[in-house]
Amino acid sequence: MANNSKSLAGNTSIKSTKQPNKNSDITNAKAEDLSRNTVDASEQWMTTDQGVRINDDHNSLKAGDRGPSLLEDFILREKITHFDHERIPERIVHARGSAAHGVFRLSESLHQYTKAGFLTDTKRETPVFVRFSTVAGSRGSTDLARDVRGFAVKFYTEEGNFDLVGNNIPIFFIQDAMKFPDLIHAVKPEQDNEMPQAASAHDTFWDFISLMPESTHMIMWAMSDRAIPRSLRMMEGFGIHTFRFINDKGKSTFVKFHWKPLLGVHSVAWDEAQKISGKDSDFHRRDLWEAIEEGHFPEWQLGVQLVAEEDEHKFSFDLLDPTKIIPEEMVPVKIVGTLTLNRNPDNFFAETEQVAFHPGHIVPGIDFTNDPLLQGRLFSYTDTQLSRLGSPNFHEIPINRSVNTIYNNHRDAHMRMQIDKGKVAYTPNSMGGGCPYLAKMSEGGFTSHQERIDSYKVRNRSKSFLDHFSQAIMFYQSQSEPEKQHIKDAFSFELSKCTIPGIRQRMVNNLTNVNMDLAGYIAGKLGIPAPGTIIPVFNGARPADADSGDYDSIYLDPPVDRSEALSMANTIKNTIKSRCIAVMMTDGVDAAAFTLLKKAITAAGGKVKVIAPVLGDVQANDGTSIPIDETLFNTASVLHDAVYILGGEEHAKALVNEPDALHFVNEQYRHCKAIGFHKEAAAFLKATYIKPGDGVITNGKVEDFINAVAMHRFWDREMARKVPA
Ligand code: HDD
Repeated sequence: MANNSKSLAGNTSIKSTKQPNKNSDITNAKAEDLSRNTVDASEQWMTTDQGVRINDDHNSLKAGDRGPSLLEDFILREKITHFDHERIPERIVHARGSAAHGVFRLSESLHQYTKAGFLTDTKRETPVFVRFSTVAGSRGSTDLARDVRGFAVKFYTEEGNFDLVGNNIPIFFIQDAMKFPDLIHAVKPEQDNEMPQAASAHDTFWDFISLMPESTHMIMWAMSDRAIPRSLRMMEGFGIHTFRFINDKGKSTFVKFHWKPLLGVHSVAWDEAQKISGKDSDFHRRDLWEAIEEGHFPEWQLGVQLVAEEDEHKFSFDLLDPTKIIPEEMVPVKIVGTLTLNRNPDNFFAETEQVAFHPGHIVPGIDFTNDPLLQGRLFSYTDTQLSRLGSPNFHEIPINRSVNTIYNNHRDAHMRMQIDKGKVAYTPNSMGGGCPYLAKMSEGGFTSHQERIDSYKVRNRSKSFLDHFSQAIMFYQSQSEPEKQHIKDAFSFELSKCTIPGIRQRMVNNLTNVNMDLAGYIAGKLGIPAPGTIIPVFNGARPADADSGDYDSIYLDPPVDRSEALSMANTIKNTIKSRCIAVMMTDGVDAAAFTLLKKAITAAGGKVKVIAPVLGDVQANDGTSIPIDETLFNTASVLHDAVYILGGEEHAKALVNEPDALHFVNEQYRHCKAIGFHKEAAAFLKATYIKPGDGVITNGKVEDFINAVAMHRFWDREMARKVPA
C-alpha cells in the first residue's frame, strides 16, 4: 500500500490556535546551541527511531486479521519499549518546577570586586535558564502549597556555566548539610502512609522543627505569606549563602546575591491558596507560561551585598551561617543588572525536567566560603544527577551543556554524545601535543581562592552559630499588623494538624523566644495555656558527649530592630501589568462601559477575562455580542486578581439571581481584592456582604479601580471584618 500518512494528516489537521513558544525567534548563543537538537514535525513524515518512514501507526503486525501479534513487529516493539522507559526519578526535593529561558543584562560593572565576565562586561547579554520549584511536593503536586520556592538560575556565560541555585527566602532551616536528609525526611509525606502530599502541616515536620531551634528564623518566613506567592514572577530570589567574589588581583570580597522582582513581592491569602490548589493546581505554572506568551516578560533586578574581607567579623552573626541575613540597613543591596525571562521551553521534559543545577558550577571570579551547608551541597548535586539522569554525561544534555566546547580527558560512560578524536585521553602527554592545554590564571584558568586554614579537625558547630532567635525576632518585628496576623494564623493552622500534644507544646514554648504575643495567640488557638514567660530551649544539634551548655542556644539582640525590606507591605504597588481581572456579565450589559473598561485595563497592561453564567456570547444592551472567556461553573474567584461588575440595570438584576456570581464577589472581598462596581450595579452590590471603601470602588471610576488593583490586596479589610465566603 502506498505511504499516505502525510496526505491524511493534511486532510484532517487542525493547527492549534495556541501556538507554543510564541517567542521562539529570540536568539542568543544558548538558543542557537539548543537549535542543534530541536526538531519540528510539521510537514514531516513519521519515522522509526532508526529513520525508517512509518506506514501504519495504528495496528500491530498480526498473523491474520484476528491472529496473534508477531514478535518481528519492530515498530510496535520500539514504540512500547520507549514508552515503558519514559519516566526518570523525580528530584528528591524541588520535584515540581516550571522554567523559562531568558537573558541577563549587566548595568553596572563589578570589575572592582570580581573578574567574572558576565559581571564586568556591560555589553554582554548572558543567556539564562531559570527553574522555579516547590520543595516538598512530588512532580504532580499543587503549585500553591505552603512551601519555600526554589529559584535556580543557570547563566550560560562565555567562561562556562554559573548556577545560582537559590530560594525565595534568604535563609535556610539548618546550618549544616549533615541535617539535610533529616529535614527532608521530616517534611516529606510520612513514611508509613505517604501523607500528606506537599504540606508541612503534619507530625514529623513539627517534631523535627520543634527540636531544632536553628530553624526558628526560617520557620518564621515559611509561616509568612512568602510561602504562598501570588506568582513566581512576584517573588524575590536569594543565593542565601555568603559567596566570594575574586577580582583580577586575586582579592576576595564576600557577596550575597538578591533577585528583586519588578512587579513587587506579592502573595495570596492562605484560604485562597488552599482553594486554588483544587481549582487549578497548575496556577503558578500557567501564570508563568501565559505571561511569557503574552509578552509580559518577568523581570528581576540582580542585587549584591558586598562585605570586604577585613569586615568579616564585624557583625554579631556569622557570615558563614546560612540561617542569617545581612540586614539591608547594615549593607545595602547594590543593583547591578536585570534578568528577563522571554521564552518558554519547547519541551518540558527535555529542558525543565532534565536541567541539572549545581551550586558548585562556578566561573573564575566567583568562589565558595566555608558555610557548612554550602560545602555539603557541593557534593550532593552531582551525586543526585547520577541517579536522576543516569550518567556522568548529564552535562551533555542540551539544556545543561555550556556554550563553550568541552575539551578534557573525561571519557565514555552511559549515553556519551561527544566523539573525542585522537588516541590521547591523559595529561601530561606528548603524543597529543600536550593538548588540551591547561590555562594559566591570566588565560582564564580557574584557580581556587587561597585561604589560610590552620585548625583542628573537629566535628563541631561553631559558637558563632548558636544565636537562633535574634533574627527571628527582627523578622517578626518588621512585619505589618496583617502580616503578623497571617503568621499567627499559619502557625495555628499547621500546629493544629499536628496530632501530638507534646510537639505542639514544645513548639509554642520555642516561640516564646521570638514573641510572647505570638506564642500566646497560637496557644489559645491550640487550646493550651499561654506560657507566662520565655522558655529557654534545648539545642537539638548538640553532640551527645558535649559539655553541658557548650552548645545551647545563646541569646543576642537583633542586629536591627526592624528592617523595611522584610515586610511585603513595603513592596512595589504601582502596576497592574499582567493582572487577571474578571468582568462579570449577563445579557443586557452596558457595552459602552465594557469597551471603556477593557481599553483602560489593557492599556495599563492588565488582562480582562469576561465571565458569564454560560459559554458563548453575551448580548449587550446595544445589540452587539461579547464573547465569553470563562463561565461561573468552570472558573473561580481565586483565579483572578480583581473583579468588576458592569452596569446595565437589567444585567445587574439578573446577576443577583446567580448564586455563583454572588459567591464570586464575596470571596474576592474576603480575600481582600479590588472590586469595582459600575453605578448601575447597585442592586448587585446590595445583595452581597461587601462594604464600600478599602479597595471597593463604587463610584464607577475605572481609574480608581485600576489604582486599587495595583495595590494588590487590602489586608486591613480582613482584620476589620470577616465575611462568610
Ligand atoms: Fe538543594 C535541588 C535550593 C540546600 C540537595 N536545591 C535544589 C533546587 C533548588 C535548591 C532551587 C532545585 C534545582 C532545580 O530546579 O533543578 N538547596 C537549595 C537551597 C539550599 C539547599 C537554596 C540552601 C541554602 N540542597 C540543600 C542541601 C542539600 C541539597 C543542604 C544536600 C546536602 N538540592 C539538593 C539535591 C537537589 C536539590 C538533592 C534535588 C535535585 C537536584 O538537586 O538537582 O541535590
